[in-house]
Amino acid sequence: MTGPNTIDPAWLPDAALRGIGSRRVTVEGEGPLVDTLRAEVAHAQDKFATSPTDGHVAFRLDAEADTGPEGFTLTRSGGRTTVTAAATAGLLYGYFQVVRLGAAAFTDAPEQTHRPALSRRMLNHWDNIDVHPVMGQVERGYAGGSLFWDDGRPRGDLGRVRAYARLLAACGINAVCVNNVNVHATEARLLTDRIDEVAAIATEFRAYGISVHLSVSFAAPVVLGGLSTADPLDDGVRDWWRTAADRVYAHIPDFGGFVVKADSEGQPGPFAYGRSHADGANLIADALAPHGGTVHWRAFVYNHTQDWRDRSTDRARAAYDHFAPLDGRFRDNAVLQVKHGPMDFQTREPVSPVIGALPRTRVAVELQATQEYTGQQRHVCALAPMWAEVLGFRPEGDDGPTVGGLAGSGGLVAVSNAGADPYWTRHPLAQFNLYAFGRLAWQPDAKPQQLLDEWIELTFDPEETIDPERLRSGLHAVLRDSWATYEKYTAPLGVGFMVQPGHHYGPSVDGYEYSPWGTYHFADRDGIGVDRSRATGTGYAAQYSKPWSQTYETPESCPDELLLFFHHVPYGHVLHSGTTVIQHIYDTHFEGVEEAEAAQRVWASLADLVAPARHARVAELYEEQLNSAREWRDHVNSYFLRKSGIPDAGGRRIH
Ligand code: GCW
Repeated sequence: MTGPNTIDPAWLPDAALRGIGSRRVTVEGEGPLVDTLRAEVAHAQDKFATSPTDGHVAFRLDAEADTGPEGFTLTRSGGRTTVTAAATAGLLYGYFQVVRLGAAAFTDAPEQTHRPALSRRMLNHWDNIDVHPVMGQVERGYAGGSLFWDDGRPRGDLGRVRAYARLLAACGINAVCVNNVNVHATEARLLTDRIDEVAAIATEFRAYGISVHLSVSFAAPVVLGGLSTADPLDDGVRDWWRTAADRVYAHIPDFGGFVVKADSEGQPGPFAYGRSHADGANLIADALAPHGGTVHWRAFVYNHTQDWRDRSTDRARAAYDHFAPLDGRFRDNAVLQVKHGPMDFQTREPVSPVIGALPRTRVAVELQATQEYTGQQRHVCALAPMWAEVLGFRPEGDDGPTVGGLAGSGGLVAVSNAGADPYWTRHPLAQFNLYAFGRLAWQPDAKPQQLLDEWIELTFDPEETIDPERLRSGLHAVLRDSWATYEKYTAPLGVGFMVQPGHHYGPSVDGYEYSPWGTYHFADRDGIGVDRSRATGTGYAAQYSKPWSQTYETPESCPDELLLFFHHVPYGHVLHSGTTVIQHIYDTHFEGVEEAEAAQRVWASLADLVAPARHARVAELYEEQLNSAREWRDHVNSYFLRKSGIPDAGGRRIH
């Protein structure tokens, strides 16, 4: 894999600091975040000291300012730009807003106040300390090893972690959970005798206003403490967790809290003791409460050893069935962390009905920036349009709140796509997913197109590019609709999976069809899809409130893109688009590959505008993407031609 000689600056190249670096800047206030701000300003001025510009930028603290703990007010007039905030975090976010605005930060404009819509904007790393024999070091990581650990030990030089913290703060992220939710034996000890390693990482993140969190094993009292039980109602167990939390806070006074995956895919949990997930979450919440910490308790609980012959069990139902009855039973410092869809980060899923179903519980929504099912950072797949759709969904219809609004109670979380690769995300264009996640967590109704423009302007210095407009339109052409393109050449109409088992890369239409994982499409010679209606299917559609329970109930009212998620239909079923299901499968698979080929050509045409190493890396990955997309097209089309016997109306070559 080609790459640069140094670590890529992503959306903070020095060139982006020109505006602030060439002006007179004053910073008022004290504290660690103000120290960071002063160091940022000094760095920018150092770079641009030789090109002084008139104008003044001031950062001032004003305890009376109505900005909340992280917001700021920006005023621009008469050559003076002022960031005012009630707290120091706001000054730092204001600094990055000034950077983001570029030249516009220094021209007259009406006063604006920015406050994050969500107070927790979190990344989850699925990093292990050790290299796991099957999963590698970072579970579902496609960007090299961990940023935190190398070769079983903490990285000696945490400069890379500091640089990461800076990038995250610049897009608005304020919390990071550093280790995998599947907690293996070595990593379990981060809670106890290896807590110093977490403390060292926390020092780097703290400088940028980011709290550190830890994934812990529910069985910790047994595996680390030597107790005979991890029963959440056992007094000894409760004491053990309290002592464990006290020790963590003695090392990291501003520690954020724990993340727990329990009774899920083999992880231990409260079910073993006949207790509920509220009992489990509250046990951990109570240990954290004296210190102000929060437990993020994951709702990803389902039976992964089901019998594929059993048509009555529907994995999509599981999270709601387990958690909706527990509403109101969680502590105030317990957050239920729900994947955005009911299954598992597929290219297309409906929004999880759990998100709107627990009004008396704090809910965080979990997205997946790491592209497990969306091309593994070898395919271009810009996820902001998917996430914006999820965040704008209204579980109770037009008059109810959006998912973004509901997540205000617990936060927005993404599984990180970053690793030790010099481009951070392996595919340089996947940096946009990380950036867009942070910005959407700050402002869930932000427009994906606008975020793309921001990211382009920061990442690709307009003044160093000979033709910024051609570059901008080229990048829009390759990124803007890349999720739609990816969807076209992979699994159709919301049916999901069809990936190779285990690593989940590339097509295998029946890969999971006769497996215990609960992820089926039920294709036969007559039709395809999962009947999840209330009337004749698994009843999953009835987990939604109106109007969605009705919308999803029948094939006539169900949106095309989710048809096969909710219904089993004949291949000749006519979609709202006017085409049949089988013809849609053929058409989209040919189109998807053509679109990817066109994107590859656009990328090639940008060779004179993009740094050679970055251009080469992306070009190399496009070769892989195209090979893989053709595999997808040919597997899926051939499979359905053979199953259905219905020829392509376009008479194209299917194998
Ligand atoms: O998406 C699935 C992944 C697992 C992951 C799990 C989860 C960390 O295939 O690798 O485990 O979800 O979210 O817990």
